[in-house]
Amino acid sequence: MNRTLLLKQYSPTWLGQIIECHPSVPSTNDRARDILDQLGPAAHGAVVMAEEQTGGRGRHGRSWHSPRGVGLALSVALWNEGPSDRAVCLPLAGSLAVLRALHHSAGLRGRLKWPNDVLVGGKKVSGVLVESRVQGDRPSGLVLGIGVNLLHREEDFPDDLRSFATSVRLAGGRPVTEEAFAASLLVALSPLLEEGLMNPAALVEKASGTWAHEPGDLLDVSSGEEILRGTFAGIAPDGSLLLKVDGRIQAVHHGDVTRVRPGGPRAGILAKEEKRGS
Ligand code: BT5
Repeated sequence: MNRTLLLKQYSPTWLGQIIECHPSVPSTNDRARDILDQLGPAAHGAVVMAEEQTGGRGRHGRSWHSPRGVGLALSVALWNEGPSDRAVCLPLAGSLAVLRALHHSAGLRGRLKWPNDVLVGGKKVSGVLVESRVQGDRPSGLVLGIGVNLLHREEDFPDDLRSFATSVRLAGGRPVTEEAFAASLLVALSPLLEEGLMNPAALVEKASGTWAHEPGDLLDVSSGEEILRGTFAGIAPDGSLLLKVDGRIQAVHHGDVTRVRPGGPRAGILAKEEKRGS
């Protein structure tokens, strides 16, 4: 990752007054948190990138696979003394920015999988992790971390990821350098973050039409040990998943969509396509 090349393609706004590019770090989120610790409010908008993460992480203690030179690991430090519900919009700002960057820099159309995955061709190309920093009992900063698979070939993924992970290269996107993708991502992210921190519902509105789920799809949503099964009924203005369970709409605030079976009009179309293919 070459900072000079990046700065030829991205003119920093409030986002990127500090940009660090590292060959290898345990996690760019940790480094962004260190910058918040060191600089306080002056850290707002600092960007940390790395060619490799040795301890990249996902949500709930899961890991994020970030081998050297094939993907982008990027974190943004945000100073935030306001209500912690501001964090709600951040994953969506991140994943929407990835969708835009995929389209702009690689010509790929992605879809969002609730709550924070970006899929291309039904496989995961990017994940977003938001962590908050608390000092005493006060929230005093947020870190938005984004991982994107760019140049991976099949063999660059460990066996257990191969069947559901993809990269820009594997999905047939235009070849894109880390710098060019990072520039597109930051260009998209800067206004989305500004808007989302003021008005999270505006981001939900912007995301409509980009979800991988369609009304009537049957979803399994796991949260800890529990699995909730229902049909997709949309995304609420606060970003929660609306699930119709036994005829009643429930808002799901945390969890993972673990299984999707198409329902509604799409199920009929898919069944016909399957029949034609067989
Ligand atoms: C995520 O968590 O998808 C959030 C990933 C965030 C990574 C970024 S990179 C920059 C910053 N620094 C960090 O340390 N993290 C952030 P989650 O929804 O919990 O998904 C994690 C799951 O995705 C894993 O358990 C694997 O199944 C899968 N996975 C891991 N690495 C992957 C990869 N490279 N591509 C696709 N799927 C992956």
